[in-house]
Amino acid sequence: MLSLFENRSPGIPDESNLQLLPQFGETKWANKIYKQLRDEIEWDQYHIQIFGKRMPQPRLTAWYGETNAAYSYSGIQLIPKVFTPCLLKIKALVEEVCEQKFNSVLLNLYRNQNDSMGWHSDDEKELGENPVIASLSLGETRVFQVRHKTQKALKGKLELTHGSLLIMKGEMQSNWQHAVPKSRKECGPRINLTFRKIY
Ligand SMILES: O=C(O)CCC(=O)C(=O)O
Repeated sequence: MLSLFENRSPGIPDESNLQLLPQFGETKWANKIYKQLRDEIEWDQYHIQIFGKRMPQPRLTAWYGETNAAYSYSGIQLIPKVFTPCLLKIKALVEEVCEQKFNSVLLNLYRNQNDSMGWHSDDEKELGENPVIASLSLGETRVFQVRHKTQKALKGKLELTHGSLLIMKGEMQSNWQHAVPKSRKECGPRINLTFRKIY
């Protein structure tokens, strides 16, 4: 696999935990699947409790997978919709690169600069220990932040561009958190697919 962060800053997890393939998908391919997913995915907006208040999540989401791949996070229970042919094709390409099978995908649609994902780790027990999670980005470039859970000086950010694949593995979920903050700059939509294996 290609080596990825040529100028990896000291606060970024090393390659045993985080790898970026900036050119995983060619632009033409990425444009085509971006349009297809935007049009065919059934997007939902869930609500979560924040400090006792019910708030809409600042993005749209969708959960697709095999029938037994039920997943819950932040108090939301997700029942998978059946993989579309387009999702199955993308999954096969991602599996080849990751040398790992996935049975589900969480899709996020960031509609504009005001949509975001707060600090979290994907450490739910259904994902098993040290899960491999492969995250494909399509559409507008957004910043991906990382921070170590206990060593506060360890933090950094990356840009996730159209067609890039970010692979989180090893201790990425047990020792680190990640987030996609709101952007100060106006921007258009971004679709993100995180392929996961639910046990
Ligand atoms: O949009 C992204 O790149 C991050 C997605 C993410 O953190 C997640 O789905 O858990």
